[in-house]
Amino acid sequence: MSRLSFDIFCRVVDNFGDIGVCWRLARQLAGMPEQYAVRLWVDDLNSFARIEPRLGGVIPGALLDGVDIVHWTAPAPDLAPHAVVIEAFACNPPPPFIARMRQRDSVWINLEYLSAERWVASCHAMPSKQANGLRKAFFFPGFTPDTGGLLREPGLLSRRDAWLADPLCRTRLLRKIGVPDAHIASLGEGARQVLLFSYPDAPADSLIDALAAQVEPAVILAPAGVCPGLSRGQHGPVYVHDMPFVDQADFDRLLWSSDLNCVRGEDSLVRALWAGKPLLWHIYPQDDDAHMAKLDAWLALSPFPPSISALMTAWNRGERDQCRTLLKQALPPAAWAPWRTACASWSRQLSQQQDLASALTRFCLELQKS
Ligand code: TRH
Repeated sequence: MSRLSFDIFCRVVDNFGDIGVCWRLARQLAGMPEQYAVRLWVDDLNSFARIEPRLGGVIPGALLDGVDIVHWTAPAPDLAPHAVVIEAFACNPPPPFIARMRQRDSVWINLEYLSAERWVASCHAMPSKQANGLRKAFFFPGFTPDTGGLLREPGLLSRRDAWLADPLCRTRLLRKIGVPDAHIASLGEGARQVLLFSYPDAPADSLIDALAAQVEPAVILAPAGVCPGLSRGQHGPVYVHDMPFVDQADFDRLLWSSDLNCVRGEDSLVRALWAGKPLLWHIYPQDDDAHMAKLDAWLALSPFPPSISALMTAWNRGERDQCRTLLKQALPPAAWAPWRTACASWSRQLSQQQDLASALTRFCLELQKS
């Protein structure tokens, strides 16, 4: 049996989710006890550098966290394929590379987007017959054990809990992203911390109104360029802080330490689930409202009470008044406590499932034998 080694192809369509998922997967595979060789092909290094500042300092040919990063240019560098080639989100590896995969007899995985829809389980692991004889299969992430699972590094939840147990860790991180001392102090005294990573049309003003109506003040952390229509600074008792982009490790820590996480797309949703805190998901918009069916499928799996599902739907539909009303109901202690409990227990429950990278390596070993 050939030892596993991986090429991961990533084309940045827009935003940060494509590279966000691929970078996490690449690092996890490279960090496994087997020390698999991993090469990550990325077409847009500028987007990558926004979430991985160390990239700028990498000497060509050197590894970053054990991963060999290749700039996927056209024409593509002339490299010999690894045993497993993962194309993320049907990004089409270069044809000459595919021809070399045939010579090497690599197995070929199409890693798909995350969805909670029911059809995913029946398509997960499905072979895709190739005229050139290569063994190719679909691999679908998902929320249930009959899918490929979710990306989760070993010991993630314990590391989260250990980090949260030391309040100084949070203070240092807030300082690092430039939160003024007075607001750090107010967070220490019980102000609500909200991470706002949504698409531009999120009804963020209704969030501000609802937070302003609560007993405690709030600090919203808004990454640079996110929700550009929302002015930074003080809105009554709510302070909106314009934070710089941070690397994925610090992004996770901000999710862990926030009281409410407004996330979007794919990767930040999964990371917010691992944070186990109340979250508002802004799903990636698609033509013909296809994303709303995906949102409904996810809500059907969730343990959220109907009022939170209604809030999530209103948030995604941009229904400002409805959002304001539902948020005002969701934020006070009587509704907040069950929402928090539901999120914490869903996080624990999901973490019982096999993680995506482990499921993928097992699947590849089976495919190699076939
Ligand atoms: O950026 P996104 O909107 O990406 C989207 C989705 O993945 C969508 O499904 C896909 O079709 C589209 O891209 C092309 O949201 P997402 O998926 O949450 O990815 C954001 C990544 O950016 C995630 O890995 C976290 C990371 N990030 C940081 O590392 N640091 C930061 O400061 C911020 C704000 C984000």
